[in-house]
Amino acid sequence: DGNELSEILTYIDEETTDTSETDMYGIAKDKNVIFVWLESLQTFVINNELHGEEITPFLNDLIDDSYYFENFYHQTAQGKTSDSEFIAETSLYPLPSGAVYFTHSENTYQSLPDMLGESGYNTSVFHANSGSFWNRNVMYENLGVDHFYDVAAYDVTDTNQVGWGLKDKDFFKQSMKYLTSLEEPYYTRMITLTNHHPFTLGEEDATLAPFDSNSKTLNYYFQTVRYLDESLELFFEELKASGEYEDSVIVLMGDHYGISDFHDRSTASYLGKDEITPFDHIQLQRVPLYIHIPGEEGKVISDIAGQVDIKPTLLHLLGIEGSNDISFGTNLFGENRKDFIALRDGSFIADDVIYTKDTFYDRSTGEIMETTDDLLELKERAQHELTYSDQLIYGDLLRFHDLNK
Ligand code: GP9
Ligand code: MN
Repeated sequence: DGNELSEILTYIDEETTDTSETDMYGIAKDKNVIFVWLESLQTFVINNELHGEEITPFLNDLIDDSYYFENFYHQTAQGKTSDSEFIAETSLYPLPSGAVYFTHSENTYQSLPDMLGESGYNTSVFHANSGSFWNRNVMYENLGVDHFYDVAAYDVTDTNQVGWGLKDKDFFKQSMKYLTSLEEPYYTRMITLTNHHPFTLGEEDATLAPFDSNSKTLNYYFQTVRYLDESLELFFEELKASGEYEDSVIVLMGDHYGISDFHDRSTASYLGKDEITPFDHIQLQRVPLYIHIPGEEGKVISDIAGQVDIKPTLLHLLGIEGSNDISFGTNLFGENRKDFIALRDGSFIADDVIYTKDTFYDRSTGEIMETTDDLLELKERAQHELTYSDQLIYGDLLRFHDLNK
């Protein structure tokens, strides 16, 4: 009801709204946004090696001229990729169970595509899977996506597919003709697919020998990660050759983990650890986030960050004032950032502490900390925020809110 909504709006106003001015405001005004979804890519492979070789040479180099967030966490649950899409574009949390893309696809949302559409952007998604997977075709329409280039837009043959479908290199190549014909400015998301469990790749595409452990999944993960890295390099070349590059900001984001805790023993052996502790498990939920603005040097940012922060951050960079903005995240370049990143299961990351499985850990050492009232209060706040988000979604409360005021 109305009271519930006004309590939530007050919370958002007081706790998750950062109106501080920065010199990043509007830095990408009127530029195109090309937002690439990095399937199952985790941060632990970035700047790391296998058999003495870099796993992701292109992404490692890209850090040098991007804003790269090394402590950025995915916040997804059962909705996997679709949850990551939902979080990034609405700055709400996904649901504790099920996929909001299926269960609440008819709700009123205040989404990034909607808001950008109102600012004159043409919005689209590219993904070479069936349009109904994750109920995307229905949800995209609701979120204000003007056009969805699904599998029907692609030429998929016996030789250009592997695993889940069209190989990423072919996906990017074939997307170029559509991308270059989009009306500017455009906001588009490109969702990759090859680096998806069970991480299969043809021999002709494998340029890194597999890892050697009891987990076939982890062993071959490195190969498809390398393939994803190569396909991104190729995509950047295509963007430069076509002239799209210069007028665009390119955002790259990992959607969720690729290696589940089922493979912990092998993951520990790769990382040179005895075991994966609950603390390590949380740290393994980091996924890469790059904001690449051609002509800007960028920098490595170590502050904690999460997928809910994407929407307010992009609005800030594009110089779009969200006066009535409903976001649980905060602008990643702001001065008054919210001080915790909540994961869907109630675990959270704060500057000094990581909470998971009823235990507080020192964020820098991983040592167990004594529970204090301050820590318990932080835990309550994180839990509260998740509950508020759930209330908004279950009650479809944004339909009572003037989203454009
Ligand atoms: C499916 C692709 C993978 O279209 O986005 O989905 P996931 O299994 O990672 O949620
Ligand atoms: Mn995924």
